[in-house]
Amino acid sequence: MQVNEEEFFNRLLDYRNILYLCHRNADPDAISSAFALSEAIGGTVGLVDGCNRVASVLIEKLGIEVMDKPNPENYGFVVVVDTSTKAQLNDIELISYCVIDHHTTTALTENADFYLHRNATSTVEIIYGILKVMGAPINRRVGIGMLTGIVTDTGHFKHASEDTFSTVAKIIKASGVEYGEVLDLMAITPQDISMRIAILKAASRVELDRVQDMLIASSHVSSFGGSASSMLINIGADIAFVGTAKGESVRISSRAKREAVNAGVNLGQLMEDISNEYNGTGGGHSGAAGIDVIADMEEVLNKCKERTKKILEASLGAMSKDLYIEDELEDGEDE
Ligand SMILES: [Mn+2]
Repeated sequence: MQVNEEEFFNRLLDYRNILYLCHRNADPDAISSAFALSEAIGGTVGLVDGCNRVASVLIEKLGIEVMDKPNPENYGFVVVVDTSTKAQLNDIELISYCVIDHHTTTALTENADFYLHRNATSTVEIIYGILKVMGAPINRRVGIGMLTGIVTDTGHFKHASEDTFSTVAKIIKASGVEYGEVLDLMAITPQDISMRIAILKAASRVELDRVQDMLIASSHVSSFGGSASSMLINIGADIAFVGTAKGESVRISSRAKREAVNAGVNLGQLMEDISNEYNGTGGGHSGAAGIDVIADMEEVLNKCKERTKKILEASLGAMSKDLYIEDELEDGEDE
């Protein structure tokens, strides 16, 4: 059952010893959402399976206490934050839980006691709504965490909306944190050597497909698929798919530029559709999504590519014709 901010907070007051559970490889949005709730309501921040680089810097610099791989049975209630699928929780069993999330796919809400889902650019922004309803103060540590969560989840505001900026301004005002402090914190984040190797390998193995002026890049690495996929976008791809084979199973991380999303590419939907064909899990956002299935990596990567090509061919086919005529007029070329 979907509840609003006030109801969400009121329900949490009924529980003692709450565990705020972050998805595997937790990011700043997940950590900071869990941290903000634990500061306001009380409870423990839990990591299902580690966290990413920026999140670990946040934990260290803000002195956030986290419980690694907590056993949900030891807690009175579980609040799953910033997570939309069971796979993101490594399929751990949860008897009684609620969800607070902003992803487009919402598989985890099905069995939840209650949930708060909003189409925000980060979970932190939904948390802000709860703190506001509670009249809870936002201290500097929580403020820095929340702002970092928004900056990273919006790709440094690339996917930000009017609401994102509005909430950022309110968090800055309430916490007294300067935006520069957030940038400084992210700048000190060290680049892992194994990540740099993975990213360079992904670039060297890339395969390209072209539909009009859209480039689809695909590659594979043994880890850091998400970072590699973002990197392929940064160096010129419009859509990127990066596969990681792990024994029998394969994970694909995908990213798309705004232009590709506007042309009809919805990676969250694509990943959900393909994962269903393999009885796996998949989903995410229109511009960033992932899949976990038991299958041949090459086969799944090909499916991702071919479906994306079809979508682009269908939507760009008509558009490109008009552009072509315009080009001709401009250049004054003969037929
Ligand atoms: Mn998020």
